[in-house]
Amino acid sequence: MTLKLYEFAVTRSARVRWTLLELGLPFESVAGEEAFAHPDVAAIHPLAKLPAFRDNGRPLFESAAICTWLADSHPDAKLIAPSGQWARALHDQWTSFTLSEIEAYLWHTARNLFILPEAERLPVVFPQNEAAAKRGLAALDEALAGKDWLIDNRFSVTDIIAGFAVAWAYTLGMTEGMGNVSAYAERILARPLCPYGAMKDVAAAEQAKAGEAL
Ligand SMILES: N[C@@H](CCC(=O)N[C@@H](CS)C(=O)NCC(=O)O)C(=O)O
Repeated sequence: MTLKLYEFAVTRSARVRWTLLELGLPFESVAGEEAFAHPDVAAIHPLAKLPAFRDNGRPLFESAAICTWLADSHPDAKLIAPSGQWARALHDQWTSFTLSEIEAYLWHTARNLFILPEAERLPVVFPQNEAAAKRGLAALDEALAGKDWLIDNRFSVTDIIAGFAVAWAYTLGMTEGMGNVSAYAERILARPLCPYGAMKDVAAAEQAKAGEAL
Protein backbone atom coordinates (compact mmCIF):
# COMPACT_ATOMS: atom_id res chain seq x y z
CA MET A 1 0.00 0.00 0.00
CA THR A 2 1.43 3.42 -0.90
CA LEU A 3 -0.15 6.62 0.30
CA LYS A 4 1.06 9.95 -1.01
CA LEU A 5 -0.04 13.33 0.32
CA TYR A 6 0.63 16.68 -1.32
CA GLU A 7 0.27 19.19 1.49
CA PHE A 8 1.04 22.70 2.58
CA ALA A 9 1.53 23.69 6.22
CA VAL A 10 -1.60 24.22 8.30
CA THR A 11 -4.10 24.38 5.46
CA ARG A 12 -6.91 21.95 4.81
CA SER A 13 -4.21 19.35 4.01
CA ALA A 14 -3.56 19.14 7.77
CA ARG A 15 -6.86 17.26 8.07
CA VAL A 16 -5.46 14.46 5.94
CA ARG A 17 -2.12 14.46 7.77
CA TRP A 18 -3.97 14.15 11.12
CA THR A 19 -6.20 11.32 9.87
CA LEU A 20 -3.15 9.41 8.59
CA LEU A 21 -1.43 9.93 11.97
CA GLU A 22 -4.50 8.75 13.92
CA LEU A 23 -4.64 5.64 11.75
CA GLY A 24 -0.90 5.05 12.17
CA LEU A 25 -0.40 4.79 8.41
CA PRO A 26 3.00 5.45 6.85
CA PHE A 27 2.77 7.92 3.96
CA GLU A 28 4.90 9.82 1.54
CA SER A 29 4.64 13.61 1.72
CA VAL A 30 5.35 16.32 -0.79
CA ALA A 31 5.13 19.47 1.31
CA GLY A 32 5.63 23.21 1.08
CA GLU A 33 5.38 25.72 -1.77
CA GLU A 34 6.74 23.15 -4.23
CA ALA A 35 3.66 20.99 -3.68
CA PHE A 36 1.43 23.64 -5.30
CA ALA A 37 3.55 23.57 -8.44
CA HIS A 38 3.96 19.77 -8.60
CA PRO A 39 2.64 18.44 -11.94
CA ASP A 40 0.98 15.52 -10.14
CA VAL A 41 -1.22 17.97 -8.16
CA ALA A 42 -2.63 19.34 -11.42
CA ALA A 43 -3.17 15.74 -12.54
CA ILE A 44 -5.06 14.87 -9.34
CA HIS A 45 -7.06 18.02 -8.56
CA PRO A 46 -9.07 19.74 -11.33
CA LEU A 47 -8.25 23.14 -9.74
CA ALA A 48 -4.66 22.14 -8.81
CA LYS A 49 -5.39 22.73 -5.09
CA LEU A 50 -4.10 21.07 -1.94
CA PRO A 51 -4.55 18.60 -0.45
CA ALA A 52 -4.13 16.16 -3.30
CA PHE A 53 -3.76 12.48 -2.52
CA ARG A 54 -2.92 9.13 -4.07
CA ASP A 55 -3.91 5.80 -2.55
CA ASN A 56 -2.06 3.05 -4.39
CA GLY A 57 -1.88 5.39 -7.36
CA ARG A 58 -5.57 6.28 -7.28
CA PRO A 59 -6.11 10.06 -7.20
CA LEU A 60 -8.41 11.70 -4.66
CA PHE A 61 -9.06 15.33 -3.75
CA GLU A 62 -11.12 17.35 -1.22
CA SER A 63 -9.87 17.01 2.35
CA ALA A 64 -13.18 15.75 3.78
CA ALA A 65 -13.49 13.09 1.06
CA ILE A 66 -9.90 11.91 1.61
CA CYS A 67 -10.27 11.75 5.42
CA THR A 68 -13.62 9.94 5.14
CA TRP A 69 -12.13 7.44 2.67
CA LEU A 70 -9.14 6.76 4.92
CA ALA A 71 -11.40 6.19 7.95
CA ASP A 72 -13.74 3.96 5.90
CA SER A 73 -10.91 1.89 4.46
CA HIS A 74 -9.45 1.23 7.95
CA PRO A 75 -12.59 0.23 9.86
CA ASP A 76 -10.71 -1.42 12.73
CA ALA A 77 -9.61 2.02 13.94
CA LYS A 78 -13.28 2.95 14.45
CA LEU A 79 -12.74 6.55 13.38
CA ILE A 80 -16.09 6.53 11.54
CA ALA A 81 -19.42 4.67 11.66
CA PRO A 82 -20.13 2.40 8.67
CA SER A 83 -22.41 3.64 5.92
CA GLY A 84 -26.06 2.79 6.67
CA GLN A 85 -25.78 3.64 10.37
CA TRP A 86 -27.41 6.75 11.84
CA ALA A 87 -24.06 7.87 13.27
CA ARG A 88 -22.79 7.94 9.68
CA ALA A 89 -25.65 10.22 8.62
CA LEU A 90 -24.64 12.54 11.46
CA HIS A 91 -21.02 12.50 10.22
CA ASP A 92 -22.24 13.58 6.77
CA GLN A 93 -24.50 16.20 8.33
CA TRP A 94 -21.83 17.87 10.51
CA THR A 95 -19.16 17.64 7.84
CA SER A 96 -21.37 19.30 5.21
CA PHE A 97 -22.64 21.85 7.70
CA THR A 98 -19.19 22.87 8.89
CA LEU A 99 -17.74 23.13 5.39
CA SER A 100 -20.64 25.10 3.90
CA GLU A 101 -21.92 27.16 6.85
CA ILE A 102 -18.61 28.00 8.56
CA GLU A 103 -15.48 27.21 6.55
CA ALA A 104 -16.70 28.64 3.22
CA TYR A 105 -17.02 32.06 4.85
CA LEU A 106 -13.61 31.88 6.55
CA TRP A 107 -12.05 30.90 3.24
CA HIS A 108 -13.85 33.66 1.32
CA THR A 109 -12.40 36.21 3.74
CA ALA A 110 -8.93 34.62 3.50
CA ARG A 111 -9.09 34.76 -0.32
CA ASN A 112 -9.93 38.44 -0.15
CA LEU A 113 -7.15 39.06 2.34
CA PHE A 114 -4.13 37.36 0.82
CA ILE A 115 -4.93 34.91 -2.00
CA LEU A 116 -6.50 36.99 -4.77
CA PRO A 117 -4.43 39.59 -6.62
CA GLU A 118 -4.56 42.82 -4.59
CA ALA A 119 -6.65 44.68 -7.17
CA GLU A 120 -9.40 42.03 -6.92
CA ARG A 121 -9.69 41.95 -3.11
CA LEU A 122 -12.95 43.11 -1.54
CA PRO A 123 -12.54 43.87 2.20
CA VAL A 124 -16.21 44.87 2.21
CA VAL A 125 -17.13 41.14 2.46
CA PHE A 126 -15.32 40.63 5.80
CA PRO A 127 -18.14 41.67 8.20
CA GLN A 128 -20.75 39.75 6.19
CA ASN A 129 -18.59 36.61 6.16
CA GLU A 130 -17.90 36.91 9.88
CA ALA A 131 -21.61 37.24 10.68
CA ALA A 132 -22.46 34.21 8.54
CA ALA A 133 -19.67 32.08 10.05
CA LYS A 134 -20.84 33.05 13.54
CA ARG A 135 -24.38 31.84 12.75
CA GLY A 136 -22.95 28.43 11.86
CA LEU A 137 -20.70 28.44 14.92
CA ALA A 138 -23.65 29.32 17.18
CA ALA A 139 -25.57 26.31 15.84
CA LEU A 140 -22.57 24.12 16.56
CA ASP A 141 -22.28 25.65 20.02
CA GLU A 142 -25.82 24.50 20.76
CA ALA A 143 -25.18 21.01 19.35
CA LEU A 144 -22.08 20.63 21.53
CA ALA A 145 -23.91 21.36 24.81
CA GLY A 146 -22.97 18.58 27.25
CA LYS A 147 -20.76 16.84 24.67
CA ASP A 148 -17.03 16.61 24.08
CA TRP A 149 -17.22 15.27 20.51
CA LEU A 150 -19.73 15.53 17.71
CA ILE A 151 -20.74 11.92 17.08
CA ASP A 152 -21.84 9.66 19.95
CA ASN A 153 -19.56 11.77 22.17
CA ARG A 154 -16.53 9.80 20.89
CA PHE A 155 -13.59 11.37 19.03
CA SER A 156 -13.91 10.56 15.32
CA VAL A 157 -12.86 11.71 11.86
CA THR A 158 -15.84 14.08 11.98
CA ASP A 159 -13.96 16.03 14.67
CA ILE A 160 -10.82 16.09 12.53
CA ILE A 161 -12.82 17.60 9.65
CA ALA A 162 -15.15 19.94 11.57
CA GLY A 163 -12.43 20.69 14.12
CA PHE A 164 -10.23 22.37 11.50
CA ALA A 165 -12.87 25.00 10.69
CA VAL A 166 -13.76 25.47 14.37
CA ALA A 167 -10.10 25.82 15.43
CA TRP A 168 -9.59 28.31 12.58
CA ALA A 169 -12.56 30.41 13.76
CA TYR A 170 -11.38 30.08 17.37
CA THR A 171 -7.88 31.33 16.61
CA LEU A 172 -9.46 34.29 14.77
CA GLY A 173 -11.43 35.13 17.93
CA MET A 174 -14.81 34.38 16.31
CA THR A 175 -16.01 31.95 18.96
CA GLU A 176 -15.90 34.45 21.83
CA GLY A 177 -19.00 34.12 23.98
CA MET A 178 -19.63 30.59 22.66
CA GLY A 179 -18.43 28.45 25.55
CA ASN A 180 -19.11 25.01 24.07
CA VAL A 181 -17.56 25.64 20.70
CA SER A 182 -14.52 27.41 22.27
CA ALA A 183 -13.95 24.46 24.62
CA TYR A 184 -14.34 22.10 21.64
CA ALA A 185 -11.64 24.04 19.73
CA GLU A 186 -9.35 23.78 22.76
CA ARG A 187 -9.99 20.02 23.00
CA ILE A 188 -9.17 19.65 19.30
CA LEU A 189 -5.92 21.61 19.63
CA ALA A 190 -4.95 19.62 22.74
CA ARG A 191 -5.20 16.20 21.01
CA PRO A 192 -1.71 14.69 20.98
CA LEU A 193 -1.57 14.09 17.22
CA CYS A 194 -3.36 17.28 16.16
CA PRO A 195 -1.22 19.27 13.70
CA TYR A 196 -3.41 22.43 13.79
CA GLY A 197 -1.38 24.23 16.49
CA ALA A 198 0.59 26.48 14.12
CA MET A 199 -2.73 27.87 12.92
CA LYS A 200 -2.37 30.49 15.65
CA ASP A 201 0.50 32.19 13.77
CA VAL A 202 -1.46 32.15 10.50
CA ALA A 203 -4.53 33.60 12.24
CA ALA A 204 -2.47 36.34 13.90
CA ALA A 205 -1.08 37.36 10.50
CA GLU A 206 -4.59 37.21 9.03
CA GLN A 207 -6.01 39.44 11.77
CA ALA A 208 -3.22 41.98 11.42
CA LYS A 209 -3.82 42.13 7.66
CA ALA A 210 -7.60 42.42 8.09
CA GLY A 211 -7.05 45.36 10.45
CA GLU A 212 -4.99 47.08 7.73
CA ALA A 213 -7.49 46.28 4.97
CA LEU A 214 -10.61 47.63 6.67
N1 LIG B 1 -12.32 22.37 -0.19
C1 LIG B 1 -10.94 22.04 -0.42
C2 LIG B 1 -10.11 23.28 -0.26
C3 LIG B 1 -8.88 23.21 -1.13
C4 LIG B 1 -8.15 24.54 -1.11
O1 LIG B 1 -8.72 25.60 -1.39
N2 LIG B 1 -6.86 24.46 -0.77
C5 LIG B 1 -6.05 25.65 -0.71
C6 LIG B 1 -5.06 25.50 0.40
S1 LIG B 1 -5.97 25.45 1.93
C7 LIG B 1 -5.35 25.84 -2.02
O2 LIG B 1 -4.89 24.90 -2.64
N3 LIG B 1 -5.27 27.08 -2.43
C8 LIG B 1 -4.66 27.47 -3.65
C9 LIG B 1 -5.63 28.16 -4.54
O3 LIG B 1 -6.70 28.61 -4.06
O4 LIG B 1 -5.35 28.26 -5.74
C10 LIG B 1 -10.48 20.96 0.58
O5 LIG B 1 -10.98 20.95 1.70
O6 LIG B 1 -9.63 20.13 0.21
